[in-house]
Amino acid sequence: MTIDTEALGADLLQQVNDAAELSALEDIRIAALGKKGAITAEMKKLGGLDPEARKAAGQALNQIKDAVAKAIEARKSDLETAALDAKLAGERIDVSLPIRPEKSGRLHPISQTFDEIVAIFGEMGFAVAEGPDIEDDFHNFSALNIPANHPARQMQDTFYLKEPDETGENAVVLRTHTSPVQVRTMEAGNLPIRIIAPGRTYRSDSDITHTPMFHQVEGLVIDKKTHFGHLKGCLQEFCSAYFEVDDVPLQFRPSYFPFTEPSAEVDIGCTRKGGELTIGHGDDWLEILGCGMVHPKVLKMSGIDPDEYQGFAFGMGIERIAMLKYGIPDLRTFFEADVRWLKHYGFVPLEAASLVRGLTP
Ligand code: 2U9
Repeated sequence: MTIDTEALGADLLQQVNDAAELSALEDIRIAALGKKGAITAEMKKLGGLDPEARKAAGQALNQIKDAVAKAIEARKSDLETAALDAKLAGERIDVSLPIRPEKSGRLHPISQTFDEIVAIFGEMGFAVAEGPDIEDDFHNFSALNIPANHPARQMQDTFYLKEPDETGENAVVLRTHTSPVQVRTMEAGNLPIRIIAPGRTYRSDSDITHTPMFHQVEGLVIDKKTHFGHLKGCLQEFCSAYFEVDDVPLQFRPSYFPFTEPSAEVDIGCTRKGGELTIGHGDDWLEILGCGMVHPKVLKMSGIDPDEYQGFAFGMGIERIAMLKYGIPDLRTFFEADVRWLKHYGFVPLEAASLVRGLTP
């Protein structure tokens, strides 16, 4: 018995190269190399040959087997590339098509303000940090020097997902501020730190000026010689850029927060005439944010040596500064999902905020 290995090999390779689809290629693979395949069948016949012929035919069959397997892999790769190209071509969208203004949606003022804040602090070298909305007691309270009897911890202020156990610990909460993001960043230990943490926050409070969910942006800078002057310069720069007013007057009033020492609340100069508010030099002040030097205890609790490092932090409500800039009178309307409101106060998408292009469309 002789085996025409050459003809078998040539025929299989031809079939592989002719395969127009992946499924056809798989059929060929099974028909050639599978348990009941042509090459396998020829291999089974080797036992009936005399030793010399068996050796020669065995080698020849192995060569064919390898060549066919290789050819199948190569063809498979070609067909997959072609299939992907065809899929991408089919899904192509013409990004140069003009939008249809009557159909376009609007960016929510929170998203717009968010983008503006990120653009301004981004330009100053801040990175954006994020963290979970569901936090543990340590990152939301203890690490920030907020003691067990502090009013912020009370049930009426905080949404508890799991109440503290008998030791008074291990509570799980919806974060009441974005500060735990800074705690986590400090714990990670990559110093110096220059971040902002924008995001959703939750407090069990609902009236004309409070909603149970609102947005905050907090900032944190930690380095060896960071001081209050840097904090003032940074906030001055932010306020001028955000309100698009050169030389915006700021007033730092002493205040108290458990996580900063010294602490201050910051007012921005304004005038109010006929119910209209104008930011800039004027006869009135408006509170817009809180800030301070990070408390040494807070640094220590996150593993940073307060004898070597120091820094500042600040925090503000995004809804509040959006209302001030865009003249939105009622906080609660932010969350009513009313398209007429969004049409009025919303922003045209695809015009991202940047300091080069301008913050506001
Ligand atoms: C760490 C250390 C310090 C963040 C700060 C404020 C002051 C503040 C309020 C503004 C209005 C919250 O939205 S609001 O109600 N925030 O006044 N926040 S300093 O200080 C930190 C944060 C994290 C580790």
